[in-house]
Amino acid sequence: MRQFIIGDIHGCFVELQELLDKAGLAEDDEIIALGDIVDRGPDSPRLLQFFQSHPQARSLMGNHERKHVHSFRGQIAPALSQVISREQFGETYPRAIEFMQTFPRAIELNDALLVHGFFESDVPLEQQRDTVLIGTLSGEKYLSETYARPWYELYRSDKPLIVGHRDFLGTGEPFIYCDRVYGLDTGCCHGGALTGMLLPDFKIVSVQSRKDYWGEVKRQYQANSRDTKSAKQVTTNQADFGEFKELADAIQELHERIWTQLNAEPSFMRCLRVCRGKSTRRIFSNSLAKFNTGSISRDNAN
Ligand SMILES: [Mn+2]
Repeated sequence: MRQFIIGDIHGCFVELQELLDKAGLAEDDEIIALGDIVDRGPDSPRLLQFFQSHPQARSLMGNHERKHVHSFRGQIAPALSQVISREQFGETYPRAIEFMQTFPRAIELNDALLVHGFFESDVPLEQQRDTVLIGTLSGEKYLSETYARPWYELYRSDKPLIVGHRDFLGTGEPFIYCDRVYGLDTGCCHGGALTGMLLPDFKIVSVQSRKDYWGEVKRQYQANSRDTKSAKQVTTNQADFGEFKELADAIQELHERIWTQLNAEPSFMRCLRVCRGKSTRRIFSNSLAKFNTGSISRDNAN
């Protein structure tokens, strides 16, 4: 029995089918998605249905599944991609949540360890933070504040690690670091590629994405919202907020990446030691934290 590990699918059902055909799996081969099987792409419900009904398929918990579960419980505000998926699910949404919350945060195979997001080096799997493994912004922030180098450079277990979540190269090619860390998210929902890896051979199988689905899905949703603005005032307000949240998340993600890169520069660290006091980083982080906890006011008409 082999395992076929697949990077972030994000609702791209057509590419998933094509990838599975190309991989030429046997009936008893296992299909394991690295998480983020929903959101941004055209058909999240169909993706979930596939993983729910296929006896050989399962998925890890990605930050998008986590955001669905937490926003459904009212613990965080949904971003635009969750608002749109929720509409796609319609009345089946509560059942979708029930299924998504069963996704594990890690899967350990004989040949590799699988997580959606990141891994903190020298910390046993059971003691890893959920936010780190699942790849949330706070997990990323924790790593960048704790370590001066990117997490994958610090990973030194003998067991290879396979992750999704970040399209490291942006070229449709997977990211391979020292034959030890494999990043299989190749931006399918943004017009990149969908990438899988066959274990135990670590063989890459990949198909091109048809288009920038997320750009199209967003444009369609915004056009529909404008048309029905007066009839669906509440949804539109949620969508406006969701769009802003999406942007805030993207800025924070970029911020963490820049910060990690700067930290790897010795001259920057020297400069930082000289400039004590309240850093722009702290001001930025504080305002984002306020926004995320809702203490910055927003228009929630319901
Ligand atoms: Mn992700």
